[in-house]
Amino acid sequence: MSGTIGISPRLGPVTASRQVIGACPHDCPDTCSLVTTVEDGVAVKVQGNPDHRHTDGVLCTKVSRYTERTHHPERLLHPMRRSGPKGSGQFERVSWGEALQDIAQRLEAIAARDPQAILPYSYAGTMGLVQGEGMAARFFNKLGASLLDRTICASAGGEGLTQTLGGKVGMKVEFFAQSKLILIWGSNSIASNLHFWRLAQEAKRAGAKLVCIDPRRSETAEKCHEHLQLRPGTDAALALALMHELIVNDWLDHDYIARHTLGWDGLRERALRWSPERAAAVCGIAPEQIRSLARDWGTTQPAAIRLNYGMQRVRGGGNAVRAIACLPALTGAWRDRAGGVLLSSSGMFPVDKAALQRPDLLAGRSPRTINMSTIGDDLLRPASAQFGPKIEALVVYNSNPVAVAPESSKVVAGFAREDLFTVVLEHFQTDTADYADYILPATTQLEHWDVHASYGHTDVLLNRPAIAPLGEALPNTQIFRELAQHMGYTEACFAEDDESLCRSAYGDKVDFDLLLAQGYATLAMPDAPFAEGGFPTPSGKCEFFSERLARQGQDGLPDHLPNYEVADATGRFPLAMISPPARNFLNSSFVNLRSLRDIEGEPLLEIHASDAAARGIASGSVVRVFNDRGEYRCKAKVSDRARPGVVNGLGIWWRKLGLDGTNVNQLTSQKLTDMGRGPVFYDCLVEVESA
Ligand SMILES: Nc1nc2c(c(=O)[nH]1)N[C@H]1C(S)=C(S)[C@@H](COP(=O)(O)OP(=O)(O)OC[C@H]3O[C@@H](n4cnc5c(=O)[nH]c(N)nc54)[C@H](O)[C@@H]3O)O[C@H]1N2
Ligand SMILES: Nc1nc2c(c(=O)[nH]1)N[C@H]1C(S)=C(S)[C@@H](COP(=O)(O)OP(=O)(O)OC[C@H]3O[C@@H](n4cnc5c(=O)[nH]c(N)nc54)[C@H](O)[C@@H]3O)O[C@H]1N2
Ligand code: SF4
Ligand SMILES: [Mo]
Repeated sequence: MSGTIGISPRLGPVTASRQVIGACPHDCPDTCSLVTTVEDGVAVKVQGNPDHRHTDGVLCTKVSRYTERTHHPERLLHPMRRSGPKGSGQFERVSWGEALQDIAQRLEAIAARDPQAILPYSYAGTMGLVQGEGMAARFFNKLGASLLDRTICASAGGEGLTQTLGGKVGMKVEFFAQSKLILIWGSNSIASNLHFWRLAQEAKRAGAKLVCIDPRRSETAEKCHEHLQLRPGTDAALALALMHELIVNDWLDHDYIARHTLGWDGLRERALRWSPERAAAVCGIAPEQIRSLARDWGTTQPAAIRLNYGMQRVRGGGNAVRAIACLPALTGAWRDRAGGVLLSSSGMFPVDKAALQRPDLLAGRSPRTINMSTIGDDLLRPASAQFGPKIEALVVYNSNPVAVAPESSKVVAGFAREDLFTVVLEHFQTDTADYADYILPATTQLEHWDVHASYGHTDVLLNRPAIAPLGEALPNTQIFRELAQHMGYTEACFAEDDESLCRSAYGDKVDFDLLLAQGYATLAMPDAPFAEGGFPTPSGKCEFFSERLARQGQDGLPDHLPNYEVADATGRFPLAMISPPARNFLNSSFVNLRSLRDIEGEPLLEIHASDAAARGIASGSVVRVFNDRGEYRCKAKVSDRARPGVVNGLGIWWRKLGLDGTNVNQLTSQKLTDMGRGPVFYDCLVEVESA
């Protein structure tokens, strides 16, 4: 075999093999362009596309091992039916025909009573628009199943940003390279946003100052010029005190404020109540650090904030994002293309969701919505007038809820229900797949078509299949197409093929021929989107005050909302626990890859020397981490990556690979954020003792 498909000339000549351009499907802001080398039908190498400027020929360690994941000996290659007790992980091989027929019959029987008793559960195992909610959404819309509120990651911050700026919009990432001051706020970029970190390094070499705001001394924090190691959930207090200093020192762009913002008088009054001393006491840092950061922000141009979702997984996460998103308008930072804030760029993509997902198939029905972040409670809820029918069937794809959803003991109890019918579409036998009645083998990104948006840059990417599906694996789309057929759905949209779905995702908004030719296409966008205001809010201004929030009975101005669980020395659970992602995993994906797991070692709890000494805990010893929701055993790592009073349990390990068959989510709660109904993974108190 020889040839090239969308070949990158800069990778050099290739013989007896071919190279296929694709897109990284993972839940990562970088959305890299991939070049897969295929020899004799086997993917032998995955590299970063050197022609795609955001990828720049570089991949993270995880995805450069992608062939290991795709050709893994434990890949699910055949449909499997449960053959042991629920959760035992025992399965027997069945044919596709048998599996699909039985699943369709079971779903039909439930739907005949009430289709809302069926719940799809999915997230971003693949970020692809087609293998994500393409054919799947059509299927569940036609069925009339419960809708899923997809809140588990970004909904608090997304809502905060939308209230303030009008959408998931912001700076173009490439211009961070030209900033003179960069605040990396709630993000471990080296681990989770590598290609942004490369731009920050470029800026640093050109003289920029980098400041990291994070309770953990992360890999990123230790490489920045300054690190504000605040307590979890105190970011809004810090932002308000920064405003206080901008006001009292008159480091304000009065013209920008007057012309392009709404609600300045109210915000000014509120910020003046947040002296650096008051905020410092809340944040657990020195007032001088706040004064110094305010001076930097008020007197450096261009100045930019790379905000990320790590800081919104607490009760006040939405408000914190609102407060931070006000900062660039106060100093007119938006005037420069290298100034402003970027949390997510996903709102800039003109995705035609209706064409992909076909909400018209609901035909006037409006099913109830279930929040994925409270799946534990909801699986255990009986039928009621308020809740509707008990959940009788779950169809899980692109997600591993048993490992990633909060308060695992409830989630596990829910999945273990004998009367729950569960179908899991997966690559591997995850913690969730262990509880399935049927496991259906899905293709990986190297085996199917897809098209992508990004939440970290503004290019559309196309993914071509590089190899044929392994074993009997099928793309998610094909599994739902065949299920639709078994259910007797005759609409033409259930016959649409994947390449055509890729085309429908953007319609005529993106040049599909260009995507076919080079694998990516850049959205046309102004370099400095808000230099002259023009925010996509109802007022067209940066809304310090949100009329919409006020109408919902909420505070129209951003404020600091203390965590639900605030440590005080007298409490039974004096330590705050955060559980941010590990560098070599992607949420719970890749945990089963030996070579990556070897780099991460084992589940660890980072604890500061003072907290460890007070409990007689030594590095490497097994500890019991517990609160009223449960307990979890792992090894302690005494480390100055943890600040006193805060422990870090890097996630997200597969439960079955942990010391006692649990992971950090055994301890997290199902409480929800102030906005967006999101989870509060990092608003969690625990105690730790030697086990
Ligand atoms: N390698 C790798 N990359 C990933 C992921 C992964 O699992 N592994 N996950 C992907 C996903 S799903 C997402 S949503 C993004 C997440 O992207 P980010 O939100 O950028 O995630 P992290 O880089 O882990 O950043 C979280 C950081 O926030 C800090 N933090 C925790 N609580 C607070 C707080 O209250 N205030 C502040 N200021 N900081 C806080 C943590 O210590 C951690 O260093 O990353 C994506 N990229
Ligand atoms: N304690 C704690 N918990 C957290 C977080 C945290 O920071 N701390 N982070 C939260 C965040 S930000 C997120 S986004 C969620 C992530 O939660 P999830 O979106 O569930 O992410 P993963 O754990 O990576 O699981 C994705 C699964 O999808 C599968 N998959 C991938 N591609 C395909 C495909 O094409 N077809 C099918 N059928 N399956 C596929 C993968 O094999 C994998 O098992 O976790 C949340 N949970
Ligand atoms: S996980 Fe992120 S950095 Fe790694 S290849 Fe995918 S998009 Fe790029
Ligand atoms: Mo996420």
